[in-house]
Amino acid sequence: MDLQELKNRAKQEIDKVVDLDEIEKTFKKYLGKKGEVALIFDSLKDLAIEEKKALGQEANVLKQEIEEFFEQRKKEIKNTASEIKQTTERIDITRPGTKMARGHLHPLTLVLKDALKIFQTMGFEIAQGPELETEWYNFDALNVPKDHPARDMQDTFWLRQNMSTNYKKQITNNNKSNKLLMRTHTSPVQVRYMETHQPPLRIIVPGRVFRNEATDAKHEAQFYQLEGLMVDKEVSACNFKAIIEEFLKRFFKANVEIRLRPGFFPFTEPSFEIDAKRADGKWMEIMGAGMTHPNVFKAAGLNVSVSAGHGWCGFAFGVGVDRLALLKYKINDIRLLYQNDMRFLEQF
Ligand code: FA5
Repeated sequence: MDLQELKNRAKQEIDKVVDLDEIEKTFKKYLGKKGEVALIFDSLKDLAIEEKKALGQEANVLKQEIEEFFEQRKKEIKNTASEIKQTTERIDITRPGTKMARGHLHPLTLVLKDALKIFQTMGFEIAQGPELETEWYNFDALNVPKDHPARDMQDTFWLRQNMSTNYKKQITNNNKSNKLLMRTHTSPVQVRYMETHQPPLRIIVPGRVFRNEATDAKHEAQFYQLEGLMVDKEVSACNFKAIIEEFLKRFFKANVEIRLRPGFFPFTEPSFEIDAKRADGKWMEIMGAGMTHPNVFKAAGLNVSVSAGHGWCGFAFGVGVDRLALLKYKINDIRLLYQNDMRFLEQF
């Protein structure tokens, strides 16, 4: 075996290679597992000891030399490539960059963020509760009579009872009605909160609610409410009106015409419904409200003996967040808020 000849041949061939792919192939040919150098090492086993030693050493040197040829050539190829790149490719730093498509907040998120901020500056704290509720918190604790139509299958999404006992333990209250439903309003959080917090208190509760009803331009089967509750020693409907007017003024950044109508909710007495005037001059209901019914305080375990001079009183309200969005952005159909049509969403 003429090692010198092999070395020269390898050198010539390696020097002719012009790209890294080809280098790989040539490397295999000479230094691969079945390459020419490996064949030399294989052939050693048939030689006498002395010969084996001598040829073995030479082969090792040859292997190293060929490896160096490869390293050298690789460097050269890389250098030429970067030279070519430098001379042919130029970065024009004066060109304007490609604009990144930026995401933005959904109109409902914008409205919620805004509304929460305004109430927070008025001393309200944010509270939350589960979307999957029990009949007790959603209806019983709120003084809703057993035969109230809202409890009907037509208005409420009831759940089958076979849910994880673990989750059930988290949200239920043992000796009360544990029948599960998707909450139909954010009012249950009033009771949940008062069970664990003593008045005076002011909370605001944003959240998703569900109703088994047909949709139209003003109604969705799933929408957002913002519940408010203020409990103190002396709270009146005047406080409520002042706070709501202040909220609406800041939220719409203009005076919005509103009207209070007498309403009926089992959990407030007296109760009101509040309408706001739309751009087209028509009234739209935006919230229900009223003075907290003593039975709600009782359900939450609070003292309501006003006559003894240490009872609590308060007001509560539930605003339709979607309705606020319709008014603020002059949207004429609530369903647009949930269709994820980019042509609509990109306007916010
Ligand atoms: C309630 O849900 C009461 N929990 C509100 C309340 C809270 C009263 C605290 C008193 C004290 P109502 O069903 O009217 O009430 O809903 C309140 C608001 O949610 C409505 O004024 C309206 O703005 C909005 N809303 C009601 N139903 C829908 C619907 N299907 N789609 C969109 N918004 C709705």
